[in-house]
Amino acid sequence: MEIKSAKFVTSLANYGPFTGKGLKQIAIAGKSNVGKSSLINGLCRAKGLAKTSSTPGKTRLINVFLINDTIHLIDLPGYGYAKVSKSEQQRWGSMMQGYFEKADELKVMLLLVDIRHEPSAGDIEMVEFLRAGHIPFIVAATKADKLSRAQRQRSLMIVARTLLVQPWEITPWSSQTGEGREALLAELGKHLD
Ligand SMILES: Nc1nc2c(ncn2[C@@H]2O[C@H](COP(=O)(O)OP(=O)(O)OP(=O)(O)O)[C@@H](O)[C@H]2O)c(=O)[nH]1
Ligand SMILES: [Mg+2]
Repeated sequence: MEIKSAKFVTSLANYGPFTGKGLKQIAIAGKSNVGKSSLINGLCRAKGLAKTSSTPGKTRLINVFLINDTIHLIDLPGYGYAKVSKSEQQRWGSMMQGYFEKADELKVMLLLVDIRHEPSAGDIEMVEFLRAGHIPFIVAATKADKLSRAQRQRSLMIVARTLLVQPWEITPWSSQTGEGREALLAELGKHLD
């Protein structure tokens, strides 16, 4: 798959109808600050398309993007940010639930984990949820630029073991260097045919 065009469509607090809905969707999930919005910008080669921030909890709504006029890319709000209030956490839960209940068009979930850290309880829960719902998913390990080659191999083993996937199924990604772009686009393409 190649990305030729990308535009912002809408932000939703409650997932529901939006203009153009009905196209196949790719959704992106992961812990707060893992690099979801940066990955969208990197994949689309469009700086500033998705708002990024060094402060966790930047994306608090479901943001919808349109690529190649034929696919919707969904930037989901991050989970597991300790500093958010109970009510904010509940709001996150119902937003996600609302999304999964109604997203019949979801073809594949891109789950991001930080290559430097062991996957969190939230990541494990997400994988279990995706497996239970038979939702195909791809794991990418972000911030790969922050580790040496040797450290990276060790980290991928830990991520693989924790999420019960094979290490070679995890795509190392760097929004800084562009590493992983071709591999991820190829993987995503397989789920959209
Ligand atoms: N070195 C490095 N930094 C990254 C990478 N991806 C993201 N970052 C940085 O990590 C921080 C968070 O990135 P975002 O893309 O905003 O993360 P997010 O997952 O969308 O965060 P929320 O919207 O808060 O859930 C920013 O400071 C980014 O510059 C990467 O691959 N390498
Ligand atoms: Mg974000």
